[in-house]
Amino acid sequence: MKGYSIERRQFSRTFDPTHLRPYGDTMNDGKVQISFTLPVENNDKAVECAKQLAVKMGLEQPVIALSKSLDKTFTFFVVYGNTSYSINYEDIEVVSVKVETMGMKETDAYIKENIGRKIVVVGASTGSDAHTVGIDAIMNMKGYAGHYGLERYEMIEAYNLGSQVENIDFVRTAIELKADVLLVSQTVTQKDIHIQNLTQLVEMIEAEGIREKVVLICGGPRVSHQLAKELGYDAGFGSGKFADDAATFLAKEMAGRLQNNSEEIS
Ligand code: B12
Repeated sequence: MKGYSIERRQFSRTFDPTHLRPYGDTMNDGKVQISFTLPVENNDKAVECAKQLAVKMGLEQPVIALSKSLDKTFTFFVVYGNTSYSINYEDIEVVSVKVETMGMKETDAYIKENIGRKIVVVGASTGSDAHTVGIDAIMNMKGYAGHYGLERYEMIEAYNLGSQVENIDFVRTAIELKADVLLVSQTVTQKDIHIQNLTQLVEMIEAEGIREKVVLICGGPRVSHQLAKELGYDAGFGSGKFADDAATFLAKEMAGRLQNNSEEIS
């Protein structure tokens, strides 16, 4: 019995990228915490139900850390347990933005040197989406989480149109303002509304004949660079990305296009 536990402990300390599991107390223990709500009254039966559901989700030895009544017929659960699944980390491939993020001053200097004028950026949370915090985080002068927004950049002329901006109005305003860059934020993803909305915008921009003239960027908690590329955008930024990331990308993308154009002319 003693030998078994020593062997197990040694095994559990080994980092194995081909069978990557969450880390809790020891390597590979698979500890995770999940939360969900069940539409039932908070009682012993509900707790047992949550436990069985956790087992069906692949959790071993689930512990109901919290069961809290939201009202008479809804209960919120926090469940702790070991996931039985692992991932081969070596097989994972991601499409990501391949530019090293610069700070605000560096980006301003880069734009001065490589573009020689202010970049006009128009942003909005489009369609029926009422969430403004994401686009504000990227654009507002005061910024978000210690990252100043684009309005604060000396070399960026930023227009934040707010939320629930219809695609048609967004495109019209972008044309009026002679936008170089369009920023679209999408938060609500129910029934893939964000996909439909983002697709419609690309189609409108193409129909107006301005797709090649603008750098098109989307973002939101469920937007990845990969998804953005699949939908016809130049880049996509999700959670954990800030104005610096977007500003660096748009500056470098514009500079790259300018260079390509001048090479084609000469
Ligand atoms: C605040 C909030 C609201 C507020 C919004 C206020 C406002 N002025 O924005 C109010 C109360 C209005 C609201 C309403 C609704 N909400 Co709401 N809301 C939230 C909440 C709590 C926080 C969202 C937020 O502000 N995050 C902070 C920002 C900074 O993060 P972010 O958006 O991810 O942005 C970052 C990145 O994604 C990225 N980014 C985002 N956009 C862009 C754009 C570009 C160009 C770039 C480069 C980067 C970028 O940069 C940001 C900084 O890192 C979330 C739950 C949660 N905890 O996330 C639900 C949530 C988003 N809401 C949700 C829902 C369902 C709704 C409603 C439909 C509810 C209802 N039934 O009425 C309505 C929406 C109505 C509508 N027509 O849109 C769901 C969405 C589910 C889904 N995936 O579809 C969530 C996830 C809650 C939930 N768990 O169910 N909501």
